[in-house]
Parts: sequence; structure tokens; C-alpha cells
Amino acid sequence: MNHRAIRFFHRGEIVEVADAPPTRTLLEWLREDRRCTGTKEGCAEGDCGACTVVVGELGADGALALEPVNACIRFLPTLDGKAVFTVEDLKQGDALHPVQQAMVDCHGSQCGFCTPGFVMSLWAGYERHRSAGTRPTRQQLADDLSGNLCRCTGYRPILDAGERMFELPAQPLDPAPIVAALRSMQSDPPLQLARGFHAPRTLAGLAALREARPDARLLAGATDLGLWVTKQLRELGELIYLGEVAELRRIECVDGALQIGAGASLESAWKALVGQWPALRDLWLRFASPPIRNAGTMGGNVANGSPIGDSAPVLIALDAQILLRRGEWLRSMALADFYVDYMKNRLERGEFVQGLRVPLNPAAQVRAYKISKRFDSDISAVCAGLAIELDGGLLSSARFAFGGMAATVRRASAAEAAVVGRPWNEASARAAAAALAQDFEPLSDMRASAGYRLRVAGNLLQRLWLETRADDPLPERALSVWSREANA
Ligand SMILES: Cc1cc2nc3c(=O)[nH]c(=O)nc-3n(C[C@@H](O)[C@@H](O)[C@H](O)COP(=O)(O)OP(=O)(O)OC[C@H]3O[C@@H](n4cnc5c(N)ncnc54)[C@H](O)[C@@H]3O)c2cc1C
Ligand code: FES
Ligand code: FES
Repeated sequence: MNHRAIRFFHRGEIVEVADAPPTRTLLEWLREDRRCTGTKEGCAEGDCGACTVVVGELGADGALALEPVNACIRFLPTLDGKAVFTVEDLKQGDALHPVQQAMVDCHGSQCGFCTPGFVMSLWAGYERHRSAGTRPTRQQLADDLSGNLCRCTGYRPILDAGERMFELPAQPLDPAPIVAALRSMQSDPPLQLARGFHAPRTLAGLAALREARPDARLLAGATDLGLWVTKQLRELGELIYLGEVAELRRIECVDGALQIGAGASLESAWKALVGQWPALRDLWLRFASPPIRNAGTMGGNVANGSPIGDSAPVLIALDAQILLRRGEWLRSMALADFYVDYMKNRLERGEFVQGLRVPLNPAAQVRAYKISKRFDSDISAVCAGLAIELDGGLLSSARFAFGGMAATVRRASAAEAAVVGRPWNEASARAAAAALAQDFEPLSDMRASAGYRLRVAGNLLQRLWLETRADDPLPERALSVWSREANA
């Protein structure tokens, strides 16, 4: 086996890191080895954004694509072949970057602990809007910053800075040297580390490796696995990293279905889903935060089997199939049948999730609702994916899937049976809500009590009716922060 150093671009040069444990985080490397201490550690679990940095990669069009991510849960080998930007990159000579200057001008920093993270999230948006010739709305700025917490300044001055930064003399990033460095690293062989890290680049290579090493752990975006290391101090053992397999990141419409590769980021996968079903937009924008959605994958979100994951309820409501691969053998099953018990699924030894197939059914009316204590970047207490089809005023089909109500995400078959074949009216919606008690015996935990969960799930069925009833449906703008803004 050919082992080599991890190589990536940082602060104007390609750096090489040999002998790092595969789970050494980017944050540890930055602060302890590179002595770039601008990037801070707050929570070490992807929640606070103090560690936000920007990762650059060549997109399919060959241009530099920049994405904010959380350095605290990003394993160093996954940066191989990429570029990393930290707050130290912004200042030129003595002159602050417009993002930093705007934070000063608008009093966007007090203790300053959160500031480098905010600055890097703002910088990613600055570069994106500047190159597109656009300006973000106040709501878009708030969305961009939903993964950054500030406990002493408050958000208004920071949002002011997000507007102000475009009024200052522009300081665009020159992508040429970075693109050249990224291109030069493309000829490096696939990364393998002596301490047990493999990064295959083809689907066939991944399938063969997985079959040959069924005890190795699959690593995708590490937004779950990163916390196993930083919070539970677990050893992950041998790792097979999925992030270098371009075929696994593909999203395309094929034969009447949206096909989402397991390695597609949550951000790109949800964007594609919203492109087909615009009513899913609120759940997309309330799913974690931009840094988590950029790093985490759709495959990881469905494979982990969490009963409170937000993708599974929606995908089950959309009647998605999950594609499972072992070696050259591919099988598929309804995602609804994939989960067997708490955090247990039907993956067999040597198998992995290759992707999802979501039928494009124009007759279905689809909604998704997330109930959580905090509006932004919080885990769901209850998440509902609801899809109905009407035929002449009668419900010909209903698929109601809930997360947070049982040990697995699953369909509410009694509630569905209560409405199928009946007129879609308030009485039917109430009957479905009442039937939920036959479907679920939810738990009480720190997120919600059992009684609250049952009540709110029923209320979401009522809300579905209010939004989809033939007479006087509730307009979306009455329900969504984002629609209100679009119609302002
Ligand atoms: C701050 C924060 C906020 C979050 N908010 C939300 C939220 O709002 N909603 C929500 O649903 N989730 C949320 N999550 C969790 C979510 O980010 C993860 O569930 C994520 O989707 C997992 O994907 P990953 O690529 O990061 O997987 P990893 O962490 O790399 O892996 C997770 C598990 O899946 C396995 N795995 C990964 N890919 C595959 C594959 N292709 N085949 C088989 N097994 C595979 C891994 O072996 C591992 O067991 C949040 C996480 C954090 C840290
Ligand atoms: S340190 Fe809090 S998100 Fe990384
Ligand atoms: S300035 Fe102190 S936490 Fe934000």
C-alpha cells in the first residue's frame, strides 16, 4: 500500500501533514500545530460556529467553490486536495478585510470569542454574492449565520455588518493561485494513511473496499461521527471515507425520479428536493446550519437510523427507495422498510447506501413540518413528512411519516387509513389526528413530553388540511418566514 502525507492548501502554500491520527480535527491542527489561533473552540460539536472556517474545492465547472464548515468536527484527512481559509487569511497588510471592518464599524463584536466564526460565515457569503453580483437580503444573512451563536453582542449589529460589508471598497479573493494549487494536487494518488484511513475515488473502488473490509467504518461528512470523537472520546478504528467518490455526490433526474447520491451534501440534496417540491423549503433552511449542511451527507442522515433525523420523514412521505450496494450487487427497498429498530437498519455486512430514488409524482401534495425548541439549527422534537393525493375531492392516497414519535422514523398507518377513500375535510383531518394514538406511544425526553408530541403531531395533520383544502387554503406566506420575505 502506498501511504503518503495529507496535502492541502493553507495560507498561500500547500502544506503536508504526515503521521496525524485520522480523527485529528482541523481545529486541533490549526490551533496546536499550525498556531493559527484565530479559529476558536466553543462547543466542539458543530453547534456554536466559533470554529467556522471556509473550505475551497474545484467545482464540476473547474471554478473555486467556497463553503463554510465547522473545523471542530472536521477530520484532517478529509481536507486532502482542498483549500482551507481561516480568519488569518482575510487581513491584507494592516488593512482589515471589508467583512472585518464592517464588524468594527457596526459594533458587531464585544468579547470577540464568536467573531472569527461570524467573520468566516460572512466572508463565504461576501465572496458568493460578490462573484454573482448580488446582495443578500437581511433574511438571507440571518440564514447564512444560523450556525453562529453570539452570547454578548446580539445579532442586530452583526446583521448590520453583513449589509455594511458590501458598501466598503471591495476586496475580492484572487482565485488563480488557489485553483492552480488545487489542480496540482489532483494528480496525487488516492489518500491512504498507515493508521487506517482509505479514500477511494470511484464507486467500484469503494464497493470493492467495503466488501473486503466490512469491519471498517464508513465516514461521510462526520457531522455524527465527529461528535463520537470530540464528545464521547471514542476510537473509530479503520475508516473508509466516501467524500472523494464523485459518482456518489451526483444528483440527477432519471426515469421520472430524482436520484440523490449518498455522498451528496445535505445542502445540495435538500436544494434539489426543494427544486421539485417548493413547500419543503422551510425544512431545508431549518435543517441544522449551513456549515453542517455543507459537510453532512444525505446518505449519512438516512443511514444513521436516527429517529429524529429530518430527511427520513420527508423521503418516506415521498415514497423514496433506498439503493444498497455490496460489491457489484445493487438492491433497493422502500426507505419506509429500511429501519428495523432504534438506530438499526437493514444494511448487511459489506453493504453501504449508494443513494436514494425519489419518484417525481406531480399528483402528490407534499408538506414537511419541523417542531423544535429553537427555530434555527436545532434537532426536531417532532418532524412530519406528509403527502396526499386527491381524486375528485376524495383522498386516494396518504403517506404520513413522523420522526420523534417512535424508536424509528415511520409511517402512521392508522392515521393514513382514517383518511384514505374519504373526503378531505376537517372531520377527516381530525379523525387522522385521533388515530395517531394507535400509531405511536412517544417518549418524554428533554425535547418534548409524550403528550406534547402526540398533540403537536395531530395539529400538524390539521395544518396540512388547512394548507391543502380546496376552499380558502392558508396561503404559504401566512406560515413561512421566507415566504413573507419574498412577498414583502
Ligand atoms: C450541530 C448539528 C446540528 C444538526 N442538526 C440536524 C438537523 O436539524 N436535522 C437532522 O436530521 N440532523 C441534524 N444533525 C445530524 C446530521 O448532520 C447527521 O445525521 C448527518 O446527516 C450525518 O451525515 P454525515 O455525512 O455527517 O455522516 P457521518 O457522521 O460521516 O456518518 C454517520 C453514520 O452514517 C454512516 N454512513 C455514512 N454514510 C453512509 C453510507 N453511504 N452508507 C452506509 N452508512 C453510512 C456512518 O458509518 C455513520 O455510522 C445535526 C448535527 C449537528 C452536529
Ligand atoms: S466549536 Fe462550536 S461549532 Fe465548532
Ligand atoms: S461577541 Fe461575545 S459571544 Fe459574540
